[in-house]
Amino acid sequence: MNKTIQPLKNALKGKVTIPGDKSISHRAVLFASLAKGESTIDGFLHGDDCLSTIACMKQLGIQIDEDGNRISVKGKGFQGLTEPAKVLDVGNSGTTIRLLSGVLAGQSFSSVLIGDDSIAKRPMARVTGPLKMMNADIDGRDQAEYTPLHLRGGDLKGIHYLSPVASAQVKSAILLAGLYAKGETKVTEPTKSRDHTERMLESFGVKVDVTEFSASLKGGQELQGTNIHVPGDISSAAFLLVAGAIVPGSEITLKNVGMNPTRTGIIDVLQQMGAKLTIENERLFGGEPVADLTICYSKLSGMTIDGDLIPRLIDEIPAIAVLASQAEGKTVIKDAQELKVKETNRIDTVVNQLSELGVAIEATLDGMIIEGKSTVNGGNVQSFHDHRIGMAMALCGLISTDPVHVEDTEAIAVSYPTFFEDLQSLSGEK
Ligand code: SPQ
Repeated sequence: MNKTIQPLKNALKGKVTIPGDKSISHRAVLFASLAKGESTIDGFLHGDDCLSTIACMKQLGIQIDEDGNRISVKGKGFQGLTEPAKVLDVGNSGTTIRLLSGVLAGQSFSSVLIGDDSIAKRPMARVTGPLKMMNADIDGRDQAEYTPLHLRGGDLKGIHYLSPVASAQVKSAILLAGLYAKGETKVTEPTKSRDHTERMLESFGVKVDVTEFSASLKGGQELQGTNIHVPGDISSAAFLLVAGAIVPGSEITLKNVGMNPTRTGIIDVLQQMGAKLTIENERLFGGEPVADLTICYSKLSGMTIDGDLIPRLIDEIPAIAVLASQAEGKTVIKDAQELKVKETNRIDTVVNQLSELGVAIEATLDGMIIEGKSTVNGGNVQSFHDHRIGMAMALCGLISTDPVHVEDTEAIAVSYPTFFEDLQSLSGEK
């Protein structure tokens, strides 16, 4: 599907309730499947990636029923999964394949994980390597670096893993395998990655010890079914925050946005660039902080984004690049080499596609440099089947001189299926 975005005649005005957090929705389904008894999940994200997690868990013998935004999961306890009759297909979802690898490493049965063309290129040894150290039997192309992955686990031993990357997927996979391992399993990271796994395991009754850069748990702990409330996804909200900041005259309120400090780098960047942003109604929602955000069109200044800030906004960099293109002065993004192993190489795809529309931007080895106050021309761009690239390109169309045609916008349904409807309701345009 292709979409033509017409430059806006009006400002963006109004309120949007942000759909459920993708990272939290995945974990809720996965952990509920391993828990004893029934769990309910409210505010679940019906994005393609989270639906892939549901489909995989059903194939592993778990009954999952959907009723609107509420999901009910009949967990069978952490030893209750059954051998799948067919390969498990994770679609486009890195979170599904990596977290599920951790769970399957603890099962004595055999399973095979595959995904789409993007998944086939994403590195898996960052997860399969430590799982093998725990005694899991895993094979795959190039020594389990790439899919298809074949896993047969059981009999795991706890390890203390010093992760070379700050990655919540790596940390979560190892901790999940740790539930099945003898003794303690600990992961230490160079910088803290998102901590939804640690928080949610606690909600399911698992004791997790957390320090600044480490998380550890003891094997053999049973998860107990519970009710999970999924907050809105700050990574989805980021696109509307950027839209509000760059479309002249705009003022929009985003309700129910997850404000977990490991995810709020985008808020720091907006504030530091000078955006008019107000944070209201801060509350705790199912173990996760949440707030309502109001953003107004703002005069912005470029900045340097690097170091510890990067893991707190890694998925927002495509949106931030568009934001930076409208700021006064240069924005430098460094230490972001992890962008190269996302759904696409997001250094290349962001830089190539924004350049296509006339934005002054150049790639560096670990990020990009964006010259501010660029005129965004119309033209043809692609998502390369990467949801976040598709949405970033759509933002360009809001402020471009001529229409922007974005190819393969169906990818956006991976994380934000109602993105265009929400934009339309804010613009008041058909
Ligand atoms: O699930 P997937 O495909 O890896 O999704 C992305 C995204 O942009 O939605 C990354 F491409 O988000 C990751 C994120 O980058 C989701 C995630 C999680 O839920 O644990 C953690 C981050 O990845 P990583 O590799 O840093 O652990």
